Parts: sequence; structure tokens; C-alpha cells
Amino acid sequence: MSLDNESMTIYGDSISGNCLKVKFVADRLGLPYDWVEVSVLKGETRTPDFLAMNPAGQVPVVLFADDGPLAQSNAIMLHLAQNTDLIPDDAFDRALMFQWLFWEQKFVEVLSRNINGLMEASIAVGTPGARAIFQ
Ligand SMILES: N[C@@H](CCC(=O)N[C@@H](CS)C(=O)NCC(=O)O)C(=O)O
Repeated sequence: MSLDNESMTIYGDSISGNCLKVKFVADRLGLPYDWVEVSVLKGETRTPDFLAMNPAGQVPVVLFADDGPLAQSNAIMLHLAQNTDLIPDDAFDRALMFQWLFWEQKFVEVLSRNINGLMEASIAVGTPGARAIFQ
């Protein structure tokens, strides 16, 4: 199956690594898309319209014209990359790719979430300069 002819819209926040991962895969594959900027910091993932698309209230979400919405950056990337050179044909090489994807979600994402929490807490308690640094 090719995604070349299925129009898609990426709902993402351009300061989010998870969203940029999806964008970079689409760009690398030359897949056309519309980008809709959704600010996490402004709470735009919590509107009724957005929650109808992804009840988890998170970006990225890709809305496929034929199939509907798909969330989770790694699920989206794997879907976009099917039948392309980004996914190895060899089963073990493919498993090594999954190894990295699972590791990234478990460790890198959790680390970045903690940093985001620290950032939001710093702004909330009014740490001098926090807003200027983080926003
Ligand atoms: N495991 C998800 C994580 C998605 C995620 O944490 N998205 C963040 C931005 S990086 C978000 O939308 N946060 C808003 C919220 O949780 O309220 C993925 O890889 O897509």
C-alpha cells in the first residue's frame, strides 16, 4: 500500500520531539501533508475538537483522509514508512529498529517529560527567568 495518494494532516507542536519525528519521516519520504500547529503549552490539545480526534489529548496526531486519526509518534512513523527503505527487510535488522523505538519511548520520552514538568513547575512557581528561558 502506498500513502502517496492519501492526503494527510499532521497536528503537531513544532517544539515537540515526538511531532518533529513524524514530520522528519514524512519529509524524508517526500509525502505531502498539511501541518496544523497545536500548542501544548496553550492547552490546545484539550479542546473538545482535539479530544474527539485523540482522547489522550496529545500530539502528534495524523488525520488520514481515508482512514481517520492515528496517534503515537512511533505508530505513525511505522505506518508512514511501510514498504520503504526506512524499514529493513531483514527480520533481525527490523527487530533492531524496534529495539531503538521501544527504548526511545521508555527512556528518552520519559526524560523529556520530566524536563517539561520541571519547566512548567519553574514557570508556575515564578522561578526568576524561567519564563524567558522556557517560552
Ligand atoms: N507516546 C506519545 C507521547 C505524546 C506526547 O507526550 N505528546 C506531548 C507533546 S511531546 C503532548 O501532547 N502533551 C500534551 C499533554 O499531555 O497534555 C507519542 O510518542 O506520540
